[in-house]
Amino acid sequence: MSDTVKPLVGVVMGSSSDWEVMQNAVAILKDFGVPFEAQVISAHRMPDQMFAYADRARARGLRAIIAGAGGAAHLPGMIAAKTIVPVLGVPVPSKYLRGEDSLLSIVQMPKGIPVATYAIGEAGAANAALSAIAMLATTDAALADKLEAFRKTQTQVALDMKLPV
Ligand code: RP5
Repeated sequence: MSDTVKPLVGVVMGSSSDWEVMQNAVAILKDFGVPFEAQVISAHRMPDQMFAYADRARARGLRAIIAGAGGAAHLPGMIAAKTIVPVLGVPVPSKYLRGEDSLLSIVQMPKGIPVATYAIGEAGAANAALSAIAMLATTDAALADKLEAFRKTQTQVALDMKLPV
């Protein structure tokens, strides 16, 4: 995104090793022309920067934050604790527990601080972006039209599927 356009969606992740998964969110935001920013913010290794990011998110105009992390994945929940900007959590597959640890860390938020939690991995990252777009589309008719068109294309692709029988 150009430096002059204010981002509407923040994409953050605990490590550059999360990029392989999180790039699926960025690809969708790019396809829909949604201004976004993407960066590494680690809950465990840079907690001060994480809090500062969350603290300033609303004033900076962010309308949604997609946060991906793996393992003891505190990033989405801790960001959500510091801002009322909706947080969409993406569990990144982990080395030993294949992301089930990430999923449970993100989804089991105590009552009062919600994190919308998505599927483990690429589908979750892509769907988090589509949800952010759906949220923005409630006040952006052109974006809503793009989302309708995306759904229609997806339907047509499924209708055209042939099996080798
Ligand atoms: C988490 O630890 C990150 O979100 C990442 O999924 C995981 C491993 O991080 P690296 O050791 O690859 O930097 O904080």
